[in-house]
Amino acid sequence: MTDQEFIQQFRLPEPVHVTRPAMPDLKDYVEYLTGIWDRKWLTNAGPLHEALEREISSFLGVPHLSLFCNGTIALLVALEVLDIDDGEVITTPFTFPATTHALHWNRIRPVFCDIDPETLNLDPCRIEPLIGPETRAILPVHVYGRPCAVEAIQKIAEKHGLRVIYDAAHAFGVKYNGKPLVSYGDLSVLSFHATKLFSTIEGGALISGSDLQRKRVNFLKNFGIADEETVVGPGINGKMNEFQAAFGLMQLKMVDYEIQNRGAIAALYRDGLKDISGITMLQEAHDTEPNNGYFPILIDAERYGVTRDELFAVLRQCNILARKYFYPLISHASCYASLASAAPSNLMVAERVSRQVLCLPIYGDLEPAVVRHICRVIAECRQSVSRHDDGAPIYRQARV
Ligand code: T4K
Repeated sequence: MTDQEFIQQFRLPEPVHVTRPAMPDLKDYVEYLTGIWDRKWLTNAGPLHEALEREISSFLGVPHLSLFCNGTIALLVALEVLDIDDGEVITTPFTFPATTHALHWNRIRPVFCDIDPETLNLDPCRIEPLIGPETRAILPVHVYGRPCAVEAIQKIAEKHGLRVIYDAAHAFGVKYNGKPLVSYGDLSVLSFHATKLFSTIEGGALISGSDLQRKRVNFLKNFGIADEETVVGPGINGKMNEFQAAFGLMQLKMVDYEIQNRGAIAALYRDGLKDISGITMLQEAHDTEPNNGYFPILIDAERYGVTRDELFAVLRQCNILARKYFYPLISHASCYASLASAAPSNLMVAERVSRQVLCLPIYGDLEPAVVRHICRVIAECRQSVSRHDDGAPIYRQARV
């Protein structure tokens, strides 16, 4: 089969995105809008904001939660509330830029630490050698909602007097050892962006360790204002508005269903990809209740016969818009590349994984037939390649 024939056979009529938000009923949103119009209360801790905060707290099982306009500002405030505004913080390079940028905006030097090849999260065995006199905290990420080695990280933090802030942007609803994953560490930050399993269009939350801390977080997200005449700290505008909160209230009603549907899609992928040599799926941990927010695979080009980038290009031509989360590593960005810890030789696992990873489409109303089709493209792409007489993969020139 030629490239063209392959694409013709497998190209889907419409693009299949890596994710899609679950859209609530428009009529229900209009009802919420009518209420907002009548009240003329648009933001600044309005009634929908307060209701959503209560409902998410109870859904997640965490008492001290503050809503935010997005996850990035929540990360900035997390650092500020712990007075981490200088020195160094140990973090992962295998993440979305927001994690590292939050450190930069608080004038903190990121120290990149390599990841564990199984979990793809910070490797706890690599943290201690990076701790120095200027280390203030550890900022791990529960990548794809998969739990970090929370116990090992906590032990290290306690031994060295460090704080732990989890970037839990992907971890909405995940439970670890029967506890909400966001209850580990000093603080955790969630993202409710449109691309997340649970969304408020843009949005996020910060989970504090106590009511007192939450009070301070709430001041900081409102310019540090405690009352009309008192500013208690260098705050910022991190508030979620009523329109976002309304969307969130509706999404929250759908989120269990969304998690369940994504679980079914993940199971279909697991079945459809299990016999393809060179394709690795991440193991499901028995101590974790996952949210199936992402479906990453790792492509071993030697065994699969096609590189990650070649498969990515073929999928694009077939209208399957998988994403390379997270490539390139944030340690490669020009603003961080000169740091000693950003040297690729220090981050061997993260470097390899970032060249192998591909996140496949996953969202609640993704058709099972489409998932099977994607699995078939991945299987056939490899088989077609191996059928060439000269052994050269036919997709080397595949273009996006
Ligand atoms: N920490 C971590 C570990 C994170 O992953 C993120 C965000 C943050 C912190 C920061 O949290 P926030 O400040 O964002 O709350 C997306 C998101 O913009 C970003 O929030 C997310 N991580 C990251 C993993 O993914 P892009 O650049 O890939 O988004 P985009 O616009 O290419 O969208 C991806 C696909 O989603 C599209 O192909 C189609 C679909 N989509 C997207 C939007 C915006 C929709 O169907 N509807 C939409 O409205 O970053």
